[in-house]
Amino acid sequence: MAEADGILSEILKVFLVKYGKQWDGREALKIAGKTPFESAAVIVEDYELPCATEEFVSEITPMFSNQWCKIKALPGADRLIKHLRHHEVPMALASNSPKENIEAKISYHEGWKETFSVVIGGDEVRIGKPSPEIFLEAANRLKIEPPNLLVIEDSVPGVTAGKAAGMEVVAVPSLPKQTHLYTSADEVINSLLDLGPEKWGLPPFQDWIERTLPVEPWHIGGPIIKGFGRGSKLLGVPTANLSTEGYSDLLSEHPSGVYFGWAGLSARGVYKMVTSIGWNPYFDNKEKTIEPWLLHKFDENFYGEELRLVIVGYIRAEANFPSLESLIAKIHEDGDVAERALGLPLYAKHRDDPYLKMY
Ligand code: RBF
Ligand code: MG
Repeated sequence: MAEADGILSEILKVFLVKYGKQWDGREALKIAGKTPFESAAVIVEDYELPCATEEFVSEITPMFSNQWCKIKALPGADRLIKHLRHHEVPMALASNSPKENIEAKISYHEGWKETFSVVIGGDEVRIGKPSPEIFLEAANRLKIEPPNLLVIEDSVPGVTAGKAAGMEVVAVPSLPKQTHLYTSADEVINSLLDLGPEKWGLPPFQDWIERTLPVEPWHIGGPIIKGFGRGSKLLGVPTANLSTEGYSDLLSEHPSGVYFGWAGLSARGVYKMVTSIGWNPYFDNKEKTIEPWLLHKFDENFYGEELRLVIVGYIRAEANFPSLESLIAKIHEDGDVAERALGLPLYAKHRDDPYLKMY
């Protein structure tokens, strides 16, 4: 439930220079879910390194140990863990990483260690994922039958392992746009925000308010740029596309989806706003974008003006739609949900956020 890929990329970037090679990130997908030794074997082979896999592992391992503290929890992970713990749902953590590393990683997250009654590392089983062994051992230690267990996995080998163990599996792919690789999962969700525990016989979340989920407010802003020209003409939804330049890290920290909040528009004022963040599956965009729709009737265009947003809540995951009409209908429904929610004191108070005031 933590995002380790960034750390791996950082380390390999530095490490491969020593061998006169350049990390290009291509291997990230191949490595996901593999044991450290298997991952190392992939790198040694793909980059034709003049060393044995064992040697590579022993050189690179120390570089990781002081990085664990930098791994951020996935969005929604802390919420999910606290929710399940509150309801006394037994939980196990089963990872291909060595147990020592798992324990080091979770030690940086308040309350996580106490939550998992079972922690199994790849070094405690004969073969790691995609073999079902690690999940079967978890079931054994939890004293729960496999069909009564739900696995939450981010990697393809992990999904394979969970299904082979006879468990239900929800996949939360760690890399975007990889849904098609996870076909054996019972459900593929975009982020942990989209998990519906009740679908799996678990207690439902109780923090949704009028079809919205409050998020820790965050800010993004910049000049309004031209979008794809689709908003007004095609959809009747004039979105004020923001330049994502300089914001790619901020955007990648937040799951794609439909959010809402308040928008400050240059010296004009502060308006209700609903926005999509993501790849617009219907149009299959290549860049992660943010496309706020200000819920106010403007007669003029405002390209080039400064737009500042405070994002306060989440509505839903981005979806694909069978027709343009159904996409448009859904966007208008999002607008209604946001319009109403922003009237609630919990969200309304952020209208006064000083970041939005440009006059
Ligand atoms: N595009 C999608 O492909 N799927 C969506 O679920 C989706 N939801 C949206 C919700 C809102 C509130 C807004 C403003 C846009 C949404 N879009 C979605 C993006 C829409 O496709 C985009 O605004 C047009 O592509 C215009 O550039
Ligand atoms: Mg994993």
